Amino acid sequence: MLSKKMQDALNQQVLVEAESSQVYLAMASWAEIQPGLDNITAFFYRHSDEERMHMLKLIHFINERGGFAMVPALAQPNLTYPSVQHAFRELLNHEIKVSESINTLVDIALAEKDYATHNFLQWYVSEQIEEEALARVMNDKLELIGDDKSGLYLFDRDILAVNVTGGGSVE
Ligand code: OFO
Repeated sequence: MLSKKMQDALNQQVLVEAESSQVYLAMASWAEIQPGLDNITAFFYRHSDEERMHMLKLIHFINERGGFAMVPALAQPNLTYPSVQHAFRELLNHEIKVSESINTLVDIALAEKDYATHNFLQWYVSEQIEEEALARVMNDKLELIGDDKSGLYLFDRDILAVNVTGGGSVE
């Protein structure tokens, strides 16, 4: 059984994951109307789907542990970006914030002596390590590319090989 404090904190994370999904969905929609960013667009759409899976995983966990997962209202995310670089910079900053919020959850689970939730959260801890690492690599590459259009062409081509972590299933 979840404590009230743990339940509230997990519900807050439902919001964080839902917002992540919305932010990446907006990035995808913006990228889709830019010329030549087909694979970057697909990456953002897939990333948005992954974040929704993260949200669903939390919702199921909260409800299975005797709590009540509350579906949150969402603010409209940023809709446009001055460049691909800006979008990926925001993605990295966003992932860093998500990692912080997962760490806070882990702290609460330990303080509450909720070892089941602590165990459940380890999946998110690993996930954030991978997502942050991926976002950093992409930002480094985009920094090298700068305003070089042929570099951006190659970046878009190479992103095809990138798999957003987290899988597509909710256990
Ligand atoms: Fe949910 O993993 Fe990124 O934010």
